[in-house]
Formats: sequence, structure tokens, C-alpha cells
Amino acid sequence: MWDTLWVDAHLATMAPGAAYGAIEDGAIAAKDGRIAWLGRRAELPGDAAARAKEIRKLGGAWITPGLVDCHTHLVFAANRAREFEMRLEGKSYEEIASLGGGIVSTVAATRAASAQELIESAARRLKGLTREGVTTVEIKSGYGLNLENELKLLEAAAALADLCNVRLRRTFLGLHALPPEFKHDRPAYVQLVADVMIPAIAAVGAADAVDAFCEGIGFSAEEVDYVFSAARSAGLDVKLHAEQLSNQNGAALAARHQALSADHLEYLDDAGVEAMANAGTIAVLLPGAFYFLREKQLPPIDALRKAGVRMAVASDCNPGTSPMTSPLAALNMACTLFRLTPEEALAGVTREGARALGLSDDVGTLEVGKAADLAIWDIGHPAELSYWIGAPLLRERVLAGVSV
Ligand code: DI6
Ligand code: FE
Repeated sequence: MWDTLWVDAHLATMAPGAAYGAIEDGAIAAKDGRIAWLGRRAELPGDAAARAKEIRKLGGAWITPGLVDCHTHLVFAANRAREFEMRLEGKSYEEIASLGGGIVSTVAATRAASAQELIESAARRLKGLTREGVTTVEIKSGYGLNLENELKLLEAAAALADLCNVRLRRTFLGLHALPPEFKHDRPAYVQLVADVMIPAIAAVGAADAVDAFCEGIGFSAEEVDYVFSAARSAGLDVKLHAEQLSNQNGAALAARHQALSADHLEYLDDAGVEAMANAGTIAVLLPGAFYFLREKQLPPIDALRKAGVRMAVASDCNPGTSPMTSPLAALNMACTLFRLTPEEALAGVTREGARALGLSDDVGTLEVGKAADLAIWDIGHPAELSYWIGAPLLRERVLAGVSV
């Protein structure tokens, strides 16, 4: 028996094969939360109608895999709209920082917030993602910057995912910024992250991976190297904010640690591309941050393509550089700004997003045996998902076979 059979729909399976892995006039069935059958409707077994407890007719809608947003900083307190306004009134970054703005202001607000307040504010942002088809989300910490507050964020992320019906991967981002109390002792903070925070977080299973901000204004490749070694020893995956504002050879470092992904990559050079290709590290493109910061340097998309590096696309939702809660806007930006094809962009928030989280056995494509996580869209062609800006395209979201 099948629990549900969806018919009168087109499938963009995103599995290898035809463009978008498309199956027109297809059907898909779920049992116990997994995909039990899919193919052309004409090829359904003769007893299909009797086999399904429930049949859903979709009137020609398209079904894609539920979207995977593989890079977000969704949990934080307050926001930085006032800072945005000040910048547009001509205040410099330094002036804003001296007035208490910037990332440390988000850290202060987040430390002061209760877990419940964090869950409530982040739930509004997560609803922005789910109303556009997201069924799997990655959430980074990084606004607590001490063990107690980083755990508070990671626990809030777990509660949030339950509340909003999404699958979750959690990433510990201890090396996000230097906390004010360590202003005069950087090495002590890096050591605290590696020697105390990572083992403690791993021991309670509060994170799946460790990330870092490898940048002139963030942490050096040597500091990241030290922390990544601790992460791997603790059995955690690693991923890296690399080459966003300058070339620090971060992607190559990430590749040496068998990182799942290197993210941003505007300043990635040929050696970095090659290192990523050899290690199978996914390139996570974040056009929202590129747009919001009015960056000029494009990530080397053609070189990544030629080298066979797989490309994911994500929202990077965060209060400082990408206040964006729309995965479909990220698709449009990936095409207009980075010149991805709509098919590459959609693969970026499905198949490749799943790979960037180490979840490709479970989600990211429509294939028998994978989770029945579906997004059902009122569109006539999958390219529309990258084309419209702000249109309400999602009809329904299905998580593990159940409409949510
Ligand atoms: N890179 C970014 O662009 C954000 N974090 C990071 O590692 C900035 C986060 C913020 O400004 O709050
Ligand atoms: Fe980020």
C-alpha cells in the first residue's frame, strides 16, 4: 500500500538525465515518509488506484524536491535596519561601529535575548523560507560567541525547526567575530573555541558541522586550520566562509580538511578552484550578500563549471549582509547577477544544497527511497522559479509525505 499518490502533475526530479530531471505528466507515491514510486503516469501499475490510501490530483502543477537552504544565520536578536539607514545617509562603517553598530551589536542583543524570544523572531524569518518551499534548512550559530550563548542559539534552532516543520542541520560558527571580552587576547578566544567549545558542543550533539569566517576582518587561515582540526577530531563536518571579501586561500584550506562546502568565493583563484574540484567540496553561492554589499567581484562561475565543482545556492539570511528570507529571490539573483542558468540555480537549492549538508542520500532529488519532501508549484515551467521576483508560486509543501 501507498499512503499518498500524487497525479496530474509534472515532476522536476533534479536527478541526472533530462533537463531538470523532468517527467511530464508524471506521478509520485509516498509510503512511510519516503518516495515509493515515481515515473510517467502512463507507466503506473494497473492496480495503482487501489494501492493508494489517498490520491491527490494536482491539475498540472509542477513538483520539485522540497528546497534546501544550506547556509543561513537565521537565529539572532534585533536587526540592523537602522544601520542600513545610517549608511544610506552617508555614515561610514567606522562611524557606525563606533556608535555600537555592526556584528557586535547583534551579539550583544542576542546574548541579552531569551531562547523563547530568539525562537519567536527567527520563526518569522523561517516562515519566509517555508512559504517558498524550503523543507531543509541549515542554521549557524555565531552570535553568542561563548559556550552558554552558542548553545542557546543551537537549541533555539532545534526548537524552531520542530515548530516550522523543516529538517535541520546545525552549524557551530564560533569563529564568526572576536567577542569584545577577548579584544586584547585573540589567541585565547581561538583556543577556547577549539579546545573547550567544540568538544562540549560535540558531546551533546548540538551541531553537525563547524564553520568559520576566514577573512581579513574575520579569522586567519592559521586560526581556522587549528579550529578545523579540533572539529574533525570531534567527529564534526566542516564548512567555511571563504574568499568573500579577499583571497585568503580559505577554500584550499577547507578542501584539505575535506570540507562539505566553501561558501561565498568571490575572490577564489584557480588554485582554489582546483583544490575544491579534487576534494569534491561544494561551492555555495550567496548572491544575496553580493547584492546587499554591492560587491563588484563575481565568483569565478565559469572556472567552477569547467572544473566540475558543484554549485549550491543559499539565502545567507543574516542581519548584516543578507537580510533576505526568500530562496526564490536568491534563485533570481543567482541567475541575474552570477549568470547561472535557471536549471543550475534550481539544482543549487535542491540537489547541490543537499550535498553541501551531507544529506544527499536523503533529500535534494525526487528518487525512490529518498524522503518524500516535495514542493508543489503553480507554474508552467521550472524556469519560472528563477524568473519571478516576489510572486506567490508555492501551492503546497510536503514533508516526509505529509502536507505541512
Ligand atoms: N559573513 C557575512 O557576510 C556575515 N557573516 C559572515 O561570516 C556577516 C554577519 C553580520 O554582519 O551579522
Ligand atoms: Fe554567512
